[in-house]
Amino acid sequence: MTLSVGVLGYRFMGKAHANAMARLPMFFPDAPDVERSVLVGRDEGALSDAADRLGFDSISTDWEAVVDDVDVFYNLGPNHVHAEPSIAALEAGTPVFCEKPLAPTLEEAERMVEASREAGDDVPAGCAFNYRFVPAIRYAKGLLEAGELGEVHHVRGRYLQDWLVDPDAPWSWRNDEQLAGSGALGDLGSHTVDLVRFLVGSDDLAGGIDRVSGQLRTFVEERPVEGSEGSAEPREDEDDGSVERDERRPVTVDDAYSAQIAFESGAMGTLEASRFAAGHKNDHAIEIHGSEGSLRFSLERLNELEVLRGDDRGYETILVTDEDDPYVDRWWPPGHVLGWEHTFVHENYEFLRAVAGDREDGRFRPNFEDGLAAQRVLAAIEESDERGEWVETE
Ligand code: SOE
Repeated sequence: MTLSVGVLGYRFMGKAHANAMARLPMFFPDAPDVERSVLVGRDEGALSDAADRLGFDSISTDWEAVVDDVDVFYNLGPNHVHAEPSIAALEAGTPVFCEKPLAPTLEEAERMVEASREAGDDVPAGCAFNYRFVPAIRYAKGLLEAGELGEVHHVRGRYLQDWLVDPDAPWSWRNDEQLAGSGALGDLGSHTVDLVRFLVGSDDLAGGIDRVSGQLRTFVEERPVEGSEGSAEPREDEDDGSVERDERRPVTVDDAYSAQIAFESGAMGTLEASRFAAGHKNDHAIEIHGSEGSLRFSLERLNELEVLRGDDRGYETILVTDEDDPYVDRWWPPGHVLGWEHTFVHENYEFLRAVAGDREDGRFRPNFEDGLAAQRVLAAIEESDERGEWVETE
């Protein structure tokens, strides 16, 4: 059986997932066959270029027709287009793989989960939290599940980037509340909350996180529109009418957040993300301390996991590049490190197997319920910032 895939979105995430699908037959020959059937967007010219580059058979500017027509729908557009096309696809019985955060608002995320419940378990609805598919993270989960760290006391997660530290860095949809929902909180924090839930959380509504105390900050209140005079890259041509010469738009989301979290289990944690952390490009790190040991992981060294056991005096660096480490045998001989893009191949493999009914457990995780659970924690952090006090997650 060949699954025809329709993909909405052709920029960063479109490229990451198209690359993953292209790699599957070479490295994961047991994955279902997929046809990159149709690429969906608004601008026909840009779509055609992208479709040629990314290996799609056709293009469409009409997602409503596409979600009915394909075997699988990937929603990789900006956050504000996550809900309606995904819900329409699920109503048509088409499995959906949607980028994170699941939606800009809790209300939309709830509607998406409702649609996925109504579609039933035979119609997978995945939320693309790719960091669950880093081999070292899977290894860490194995240690935690085997109880090797004992009772967890502390969890520390941070996701630091610096692409907005320049006040003249251009405005984008990611700076707008209507289009993105939130800023660093949703874009980066959703990844961290999902990893925390995956590693030490439970399956209940907010993943074992009971209460939060958060703060959000916006350091630069408005930004130049790309190509306008004040922007980092002013346009050179004369006025073509598309951008006002001095156009600036307000930043209506957070540039950074931090939070304290309290787990039902009694464990405590801190979370943080920023787009203003000069010197940090894509620095996602997590640390866990338990009664029997500790571990730490950093995306900047994603082939490694640092583990401290018992009364050892120092961390041991485990290279998670052995043939019996998760997914590693599918690639290269031991020690031939993997990168960021491989996480997308792994998640596409697992998701598409669920679509084809090839998974023993029948379910793909992270699913829409996981997306919503992360969102509940993020919404509570936002509310806590507004109210200036601790907030219960449920
Ligand atoms: C933001 O800069 C971003 O691209 C996120 O949207 C991704 O989810 C993250 O993996 C990398 O950073």
